[in-house]
Amino acid sequence: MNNTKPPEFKTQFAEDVFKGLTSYPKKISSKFLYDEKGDELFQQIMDLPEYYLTGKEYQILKRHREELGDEFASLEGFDLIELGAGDGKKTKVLLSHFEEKNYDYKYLPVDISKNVLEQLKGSLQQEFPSVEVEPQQGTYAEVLSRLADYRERKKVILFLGSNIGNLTPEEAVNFLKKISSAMHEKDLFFMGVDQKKDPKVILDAYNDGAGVTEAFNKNLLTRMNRELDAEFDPEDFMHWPLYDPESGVAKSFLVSKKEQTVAINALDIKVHFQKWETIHTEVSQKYDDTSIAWLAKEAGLEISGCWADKDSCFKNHLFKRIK
Ligand code: AVJ
Repeated sequence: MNNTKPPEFKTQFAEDVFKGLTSYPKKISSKFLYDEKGDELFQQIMDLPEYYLTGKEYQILKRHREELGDEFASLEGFDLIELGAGDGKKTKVLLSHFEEKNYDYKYLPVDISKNVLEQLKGSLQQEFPSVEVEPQQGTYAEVLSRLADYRERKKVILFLGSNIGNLTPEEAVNFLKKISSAMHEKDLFFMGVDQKKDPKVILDAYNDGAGVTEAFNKNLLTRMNRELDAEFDPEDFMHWPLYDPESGVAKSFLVSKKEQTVAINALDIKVHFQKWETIHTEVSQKYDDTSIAWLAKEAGLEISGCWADKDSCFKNHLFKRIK
């Protein structure tokens, strides 16, 4: 026995960094990539020629907006709930179509960041003054449990951009179970998922020539420097993405180029890295028809529609809850 108290952490980030960098192998959850700087870098990633995901999904939504609108709309109207709305660029394709059709609906963007929600609401009020927007601040889980009790109108839940890929398949099943248990009989769930494809194309998407993804990954180091008074030199680490075509997992690492010990002053620790030791920072899981069917079955969902680009690079599925 000793009398050291368990450390108290000021933030979730502090706790995660402490746990992740004192375990082996080292890891930090990808959700911490998205601070203000990370949000900005991710915006840049979405415009990169190598990062095909955003453009492909945008095209799918644009091309099939009519059909999708018909699926979503019903006489009593509906509530469109979007998990992780971001800047809403893709969703606006649907909103503008709904406006044209005079659909009776409300838009409920969900995000953990109040800032993101306020910006989105502002831009929506300008572009679609007649749309009723009700931002929902909180984690997905909080908002889903809040909305599960709500049964006045049909719900259409959107989860775009292959954000599901940041979860391992097992985590994804648990997440989808939460979604399906928040759904009532007529409710719909619409999800966009990046597909297995030429491994080179996937790898390039996480290893762009301009180095934006590298900067995005290394922002974790500078974030620790900023928020936890750490002493990382980003130059001493390599950005290393990989893709396994069998499991469909893309992973990103930061690899220490030398043996080093780095102080994280706010946590009162010094972290030792052997030469070539890794920090695992991100999972971007890719799916195919077999694994999507498995996900749906495990989560109690039934696929009721599927739209893809012509090369099946990216797919958007519509799900109902199995009764
Ligand atoms: C926002 C999780 C879909 O995994 O493709 C992009 C994040 N990371 N480039 C993805 C990301 C590096 C992105 N998601």
